[in-house]
Amino acid sequence: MTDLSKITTDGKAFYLAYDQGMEHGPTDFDDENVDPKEILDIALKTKVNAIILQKGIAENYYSGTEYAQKIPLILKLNGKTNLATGEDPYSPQICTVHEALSLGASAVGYTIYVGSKYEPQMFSEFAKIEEEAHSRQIPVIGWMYIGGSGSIGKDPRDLTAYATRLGLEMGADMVKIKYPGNLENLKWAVESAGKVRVVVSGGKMDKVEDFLEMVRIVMKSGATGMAAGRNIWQNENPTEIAKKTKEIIFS
Ligand code: FBP
Repeated sequence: MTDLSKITTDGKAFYLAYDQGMEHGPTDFDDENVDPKEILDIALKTKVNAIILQKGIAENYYSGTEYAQKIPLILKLNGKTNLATGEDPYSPQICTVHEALSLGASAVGYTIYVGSKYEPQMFSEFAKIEEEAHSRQIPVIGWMYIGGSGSIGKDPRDLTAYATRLGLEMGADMVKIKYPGNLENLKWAVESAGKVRVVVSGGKMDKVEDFLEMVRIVMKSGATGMAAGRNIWQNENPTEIAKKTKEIIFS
Protein backbone atom coordinates (compact mmCIF):
# COMPACT_ATOMS: atom_id res chain seq x y z
CA MET A 1 0.00 0.00 0.00
CA THR A 2 1.16 3.50 -0.73
CA ASP A 3 2.32 5.57 2.23
CA LEU A 4 -0.49 7.83 3.43
CA SER A 5 1.47 9.63 6.12
CA LYS A 6 1.55 12.96 4.23
CA ILE A 7 -2.25 13.12 4.23
CA THR A 8 -3.15 11.50 7.56
CA THR A 9 -2.40 12.00 11.26
CA ASP A 10 -2.25 8.86 13.40
CA GLY A 11 -4.24 7.09 10.70
CA LYS A 12 -7.04 9.65 10.72
CA ALA A 13 -7.90 12.46 8.35
CA PHE A 14 -9.83 15.65 7.86
CA TYR A 15 -9.82 17.13 4.36
CA LEU A 16 -11.33 20.40 3.23
CA ALA A 17 -13.06 20.01 -0.15
CA TYR A 18 -13.25 22.99 -2.50
CA ASP A 19 -14.00 21.54 -5.92
CA GLN A 20 -17.68 22.53 -5.79
CA GLY A 21 -17.08 25.48 -8.15
CA MET A 22 -16.75 22.94 -10.91
CA GLU A 23 -19.26 20.36 -9.72
CA HIS A 24 -22.06 22.78 -8.81
CA GLY A 25 -20.98 26.21 -10.03
CA PRO A 26 -20.79 29.38 -7.94
CA THR A 27 -24.31 28.74 -6.67
CA ASP A 28 -22.67 27.21 -3.59
CA PHE A 29 -20.73 30.41 -2.90
CA ASP A 30 -21.32 33.85 -1.44
CA ASP A 31 -19.04 36.84 -0.86
CA GLU A 32 -17.34 35.01 2.01
CA ASN A 33 -16.26 31.92 0.12
CA VAL A 34 -16.19 32.67 -3.60
CA ASP A 35 -12.53 33.66 -3.30
CA PRO A 36 -10.37 30.51 -3.09
CA LYS A 37 -7.92 32.42 -0.90
CA GLU A 38 -10.54 32.52 1.88
CA ILE A 39 -10.81 28.73 1.85
CA LEU A 40 -7.05 28.28 1.79
CA ASP A 41 -6.89 30.56 4.82
CA ILE A 42 -9.43 28.36 6.64
CA ALA A 43 -7.33 25.31 5.75
CA LEU A 44 -4.22 27.00 7.04
CA LYS A 45 -5.81 28.17 10.29
CA THR A 46 -7.41 24.84 11.09
CA LYS A 47 -4.47 22.71 9.92
CA VAL A 48 -6.53 20.24 7.92
CA ASN A 49 -4.72 17.17 6.60
CA ALA A 50 -5.18 18.38 3.02
CA ILE A 51 -7.15 20.65 0.78
CA ILE A 52 -8.95 19.22 -2.26
CA LEU A 53 -8.76 21.37 -5.39
CA GLN A 54 -9.11 21.22 -9.13
CA LYS A 55 -6.04 22.12 -11.16
CA GLY A 56 -6.98 25.69 -12.09
CA ILE A 57 -7.39 26.75 -8.48
CA ALA A 58 -4.21 24.92 -7.53
CA GLU A 59 -2.30 26.64 -10.29
CA ASN A 60 -3.57 30.15 -9.53
CA TYR A 61 -3.86 30.18 -5.75
CA TYR A 62 -1.80 27.32 -4.24
CA SER A 63 1.26 26.40 -6.25
CA GLY A 64 4.39 28.34 -5.30
CA THR A 65 2.69 30.07 -2.35
CA GLU A 66 2.95 29.80 1.42
CA TYR A 67 -0.12 27.55 1.31
CA ALA A 68 1.80 24.96 -0.69
CA GLN A 69 4.46 24.83 2.01
CA LYS A 70 1.94 24.34 4.78
CA ILE A 71 -1.13 22.50 3.47
CA PRO A 72 -0.91 19.19 1.58
CA LEU A 73 -2.87 19.13 -1.67
CA ILE A 74 -5.17 16.43 -3.02
CA LEU A 75 -5.69 17.21 -6.68
CA LYS A 76 -8.91 16.08 -8.35
CA LEU A 77 -7.99 14.70 -11.78
CA ASN A 78 -11.49 14.61 -13.23
CA GLY A 79 -14.60 16.73 -13.01
CA LYS A 80 -17.87 17.71 -14.63
CA THR A 81 -20.58 20.31 -14.28
CA ASN A 82 -24.04 19.45 -13.04
CA LEU A 83 -25.53 21.04 -16.17
CA ALA A 84 -24.74 18.22 -18.53
CA THR A 85 -25.30 15.32 -16.18
CA GLY A 86 -28.00 12.94 -17.34
CA GLU A 87 -29.10 9.71 -15.72
CA ASP A 88 -25.65 8.22 -16.26
CA PRO A 89 -22.91 10.54 -15.04
CA TYR A 90 -19.41 10.57 -16.50
CA SER A 91 -16.66 12.80 -15.19
CA PRO A 92 -13.78 12.94 -17.67
CA GLN A 93 -10.13 13.21 -16.74
CA ILE A 94 -8.88 16.79 -17.10
CA CYS A 95 -5.55 16.63 -15.33
CA THR A 96 -2.68 14.13 -15.36
CA VAL A 97 -0.69 12.72 -12.46
CA HIS A 98 2.34 14.50 -13.90
CA GLU A 99 0.57 17.89 -13.81
CA ALA A 100 -0.74 17.20 -10.32
CA LEU A 101 2.78 16.53 -9.09
CA SER A 102 4.10 19.67 -10.73
CA LEU A 103 1.38 21.62 -8.87
CA GLY A 104 2.59 20.14 -5.58
CA ALA A 105 0.00 17.41 -4.99
CA SER A 106 0.56 14.86 -2.23
CA ALA A 107 -2.29 12.67 -3.52
CA VAL A 108 -4.67 12.51 -6.46
CA GLY A 109 -8.40 11.88 -6.63
CA TYR A 110 -10.75 10.62 -9.32
CA THR A 111 -14.55 10.16 -9.23
CA ILE A 112 -16.09 6.92 -10.45
CA TYR A 113 -19.87 6.91 -10.68
CA VAL A 114 -20.63 3.37 -9.62
CA GLY A 115 -23.60 2.13 -11.63
CA SER A 116 -23.19 4.53 -14.56
CA LYS A 117 -23.14 3.11 -18.06
CA TYR A 118 -19.85 5.01 -18.51
CA GLU A 119 -18.07 2.78 -15.97
CA PRO A 120 -15.79 1.30 -18.68
CA GLN A 121 -14.36 4.74 -19.57
CA MET A 122 -13.95 5.67 -15.92
CA PHE A 123 -12.31 2.34 -15.06
CA SER A 124 -9.86 2.75 -17.89
CA GLU A 125 -8.91 6.31 -16.87
CA PHE A 126 -8.67 5.32 -13.21
CA ALA A 127 -6.46 2.32 -14.00
CA LYS A 128 -3.93 4.47 -15.87
CA ILE A 129 -3.92 7.07 -13.09
CA GLU A 130 -3.44 4.37 -10.48
CA GLU A 131 -0.51 2.85 -12.37
CA GLU A 132 1.29 6.16 -12.81
CA ALA A 133 0.56 7.49 -9.32
CA HIS A 134 1.73 4.30 -7.64
CA SER A 135 4.87 4.15 -9.72
CA ARG A 136 5.66 7.53 -8.13
CA GLN A 137 4.45 6.52 -4.62
CA ILE A 138 1.52 8.93 -4.77
CA PRO A 139 -1.72 7.82 -3.06
CA VAL A 140 -4.87 7.53 -5.15
CA ILE A 141 -8.26 8.39 -3.69
CA GLY A 142 -11.34 7.09 -5.45
CA TRP A 143 -14.41 9.27 -5.10
CA MET A 144 -16.73 6.25 -5.28
CA TYR A 145 -20.09 7.86 -5.84
CA ILE A 146 -23.16 5.82 -6.60
CA GLY A 147 -24.98 7.11 -9.63
CA GLY A 148 -26.44 6.01 -12.89
CA SER A 149 -29.06 3.74 -14.34
CA GLY A 150 -27.45 0.58 -12.92
CA SER A 151 -27.92 1.77 -9.35
CA ILE A 152 -31.58 2.74 -9.51
CA GLY A 153 -33.79 0.89 -7.05
CA LYS A 154 -30.91 -0.95 -5.36
CA ASP A 155 -30.31 -1.10 -1.63
CA PRO A 156 -28.04 1.77 -0.37
CA ARG A 157 -26.26 -0.61 2.03
CA ASP A 158 -25.30 -2.99 -0.77
CA LEU A 159 -24.43 -0.18 -3.15
CA THR A 160 -22.16 1.63 -0.70
CA ALA A 161 -20.32 -1.56 0.22
CA TYR A 162 -19.99 -2.36 -3.49
CA ALA A 163 -18.51 1.11 -4.04
CA THR A 164 -15.88 0.74 -1.30
CA ARG A 165 -15.06 -2.80 -2.40
CA LEU A 166 -14.57 -1.53 -5.92
CA GLY A 167 -11.92 0.80 -4.52
CA LEU A 168 -10.09 -2.21 -3.07
CA GLU A 169 -10.45 -4.23 -6.26
CA MET A 170 -9.16 -1.33 -8.38
CA GLY A 171 -6.12 -0.47 -6.28
CA ALA A 172 -7.24 2.75 -4.61
CA ASP A 173 -5.51 3.66 -1.35
CA MET A 174 -8.52 5.48 -0.01
CA VAL A 175 -12.13 5.89 -1.05
CA LYS A 176 -14.38 8.86 -0.49
CA ILE A 177 -18.04 7.96 -0.25
CA LYS A 178 -21.30 9.67 0.57
CA TYR A 179 -22.78 8.92 3.97
CA PRO A 180 -25.01 5.85 3.55
CA GLY A 181 -27.61 6.92 6.11
CA ASN A 182 -26.65 5.05 9.26
CA LEU A 183 -23.86 3.43 11.28
CA GLU A 184 -24.70 -0.11 10.28
CA ASN A 185 -24.52 0.59 6.53
CA LEU A 186 -21.29 2.50 6.94
CA LYS A 187 -19.67 -0.22 9.08
CA TRP A 188 -20.36 -2.78 6.35
CA ALA A 189 -18.91 -0.44 3.72
CA VAL A 190 -15.75 0.07 5.81
CA GLU A 191 -15.43 -3.69 6.34
CA SER A 192 -15.92 -4.33 2.62
CA ALA A 193 -13.11 -1.88 1.81
CA GLY A 194 -10.54 -4.14 3.51
CA LYS A 195 -7.21 -2.30 3.79
CA VAL A 196 -8.50 0.66 1.81
CA ARG A 197 -9.21 3.70 3.96
CA VAL A 198 -12.66 5.25 3.87
CA VAL A 199 -13.48 8.94 4.20
CA VAL A 200 -16.97 10.35 4.06
CA SER A 201 -18.04 13.48 2.21
CA GLY A 202 -20.10 16.13 3.92
CA GLY A 203 -23.10 16.86 1.75
CA LYS A 204 -25.01 19.93 2.81
CA MET A 205 -26.78 19.75 6.13
CA ASP A 206 -29.11 22.41 7.49
CA LYS A 207 -28.11 21.98 11.12
CA VAL A 208 -24.56 22.05 12.44
CA GLU A 209 -25.49 19.51 15.14
CA ASP A 210 -26.66 17.03 12.47
CA PHE A 211 -23.35 17.37 10.67
CA LEU A 212 -21.34 16.85 13.87
CA GLU A 213 -23.47 13.84 14.78
CA MET A 214 -22.71 12.37 11.36
CA VAL A 215 -18.99 12.89 12.00
CA ARG A 216 -19.35 11.02 15.31
CA ILE A 217 -21.04 8.10 13.55
CA VAL A 218 -18.38 8.12 10.82
CA MET A 219 -15.64 7.77 13.41
CA LYS A 220 -17.55 5.02 15.26
CA SER A 221 -17.78 3.02 12.03
CA GLY A 222 -14.02 2.58 11.76
CA ALA A 223 -13.71 5.03 8.86
CA THR A 224 -10.61 7.22 8.63
CA GLY A 225 -12.35 10.57 8.66
CA MET A 226 -14.11 13.24 6.67
CA ALA A 227 -13.66 15.15 3.43
CA ALA A 228 -16.10 17.99 3.95
CA GLY A 229 -16.65 21.28 2.19
CA ARG A 230 -19.91 23.17 2.35
CA ASN A 231 -20.65 22.28 5.98
CA ILE A 232 -17.40 23.99 6.88
CA TRP A 233 -16.88 26.98 4.61
CA GLN A 234 -20.58 27.91 4.32
CA ASN A 235 -20.81 28.08 8.10
CA GLU A 236 -20.81 31.59 9.55
CA ASN A 237 -17.80 30.57 11.62
CA PRO A 238 -15.82 28.11 9.47
CA THR A 239 -12.84 27.94 11.81
CA GLU A 240 -15.04 27.06 14.77
CA ILE A 241 -16.93 24.26 12.98
CA ALA A 242 -13.68 22.93 11.53
CA LYS A 243 -12.23 22.86 15.03
CA LYS A 244 -15.21 20.92 16.38
CA THR A 245 -15.01 18.48 13.48
CA LYS A 246 -11.33 17.93 14.13
CA GLU A 247 -11.93 17.34 17.82
CA ILE A 248 -14.33 14.50 16.99
CA ILE A 249 -12.10 12.95 14.34
CA PHE A 250 -8.88 13.04 16.34
CA SER A 251 -10.21 12.37 19.86
P1 FBP B 1 -19.33 18.70 0.35
O1 FBP B 1 -18.81 18.33 1.69
O2 FBP B 1 -19.52 20.16 0.17
O3 FBP B 1 -20.55 17.88 -0.01
O4 FBP B 1 -18.17 18.32 -0.67
C1 FBP B 1 -17.80 16.99 -0.90
C2 FBP B 1 -17.89 16.68 -2.37
O5 FBP B 1 -17.56 15.35 -2.63
C3 FBP B 1 -17.03 17.57 -3.24
O6 FBP B 1 -15.74 17.07 -3.32
C4 FBP B 1 -17.80 17.60 -4.51
O7 FBP B 1 -17.65 18.77 -5.21
C5 FBP B 1 -19.22 17.50 -4.06
O8 FBP B 1 -19.23 16.88 -2.81
C6 FBP B 1 -20.10 16.74 -4.99
O9 FBP B 1 -21.39 16.81 -4.50
P2 FBP B 1 -22.62 16.21 -5.28
O10 FBP B 1 -22.26 14.83 -5.67
O11 FBP B 1 -23.69 16.32 -4.26
O12 FBP B 1 -22.85 17.08 -6.46
